[in-house]
Amino acid sequence: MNHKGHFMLTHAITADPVLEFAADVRAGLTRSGQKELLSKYLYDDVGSALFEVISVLPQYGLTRADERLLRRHADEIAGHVPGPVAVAELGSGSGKKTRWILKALCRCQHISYFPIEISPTALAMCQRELGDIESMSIVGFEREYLDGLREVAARRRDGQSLLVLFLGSTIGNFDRPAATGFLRKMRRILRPGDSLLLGTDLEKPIPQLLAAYDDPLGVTAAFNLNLLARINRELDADFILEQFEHVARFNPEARSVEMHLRSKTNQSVTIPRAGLTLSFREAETIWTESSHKYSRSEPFQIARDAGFFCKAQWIDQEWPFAENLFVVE
Ligand code: AVJ
Repeated sequence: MNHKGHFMLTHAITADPVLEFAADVRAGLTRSGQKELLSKYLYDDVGSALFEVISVLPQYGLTRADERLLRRHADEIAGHVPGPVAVAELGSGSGKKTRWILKALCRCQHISYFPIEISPTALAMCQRELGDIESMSIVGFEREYLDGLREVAARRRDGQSLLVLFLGSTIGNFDRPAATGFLRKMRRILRPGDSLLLGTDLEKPIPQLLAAYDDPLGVTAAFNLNLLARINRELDADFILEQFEHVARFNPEARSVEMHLRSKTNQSVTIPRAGLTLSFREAETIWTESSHKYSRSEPFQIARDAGFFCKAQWIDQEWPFAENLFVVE
């Protein structure tokens, strides 16, 4: 039954994704003070494709560091996770860097791999990319992270442990308290013997960070501006993209790189499907994403705060980045 080419996909169950998008856009753009959009909305088909390009830019070393660590240490990581195991990956993206760890786990057992993704296109890419791995079955879940994880946990067999992959420093999109809160919720879904492999981008010189989030080709700018284009496409809005510019700045208190979209002039915009007309002052920004950066020791503390134990850590020297293995004791 579980031969290569055996895929399944569990589709979204949300009432109406466009209504949800409209409500979130409305809430974020009408708040007093800093206007804000949720970073998860950067990843529609265009945004996901642009992120794939970002991940191969010379200035953005994060994805390559993640991939190097997973490739170099796959056997050792797999050695920490005795079978039988089911693997759940949160935000699998294209799934390219996951191959090494899955292959290492497959060497001694048959495994089930459950990518959990809100983007159906990314899920399809991931299944194409990894569908050739023998003795592995793939079942994709088009779900929010914790909803998907709950479903995967409910499907596990007796005696099967769960390995959760949360790679690429996606955790960095949460601010520090929210990251711990999220991991605590995850911990409640897990059981003793389960584990979490967490990728965290580490602190590095500010100019290097700013270059990574404001590349000279303008791919990151396009990635950011696509959020306005998406609002135009899906909510019939009339954002003039030329009237906004991409900004990356380092926030030293939060230790994060923030992406903003800055209005070049005083202007007003209508978003019919969100029932919204709003005005922007010149230089006013919409905050679209934060990428938090961590010290080497921080994951050990985060693990404890969330009810895990950080059992091992692997660090890339070329682009400081850490894979952290959290276990539930
Ligand atoms: C995929 C969330 C890890 O924060 O570095 C890349 C997204 N944003 N360039 C990151 C991103 C701008 C990326 N993550």
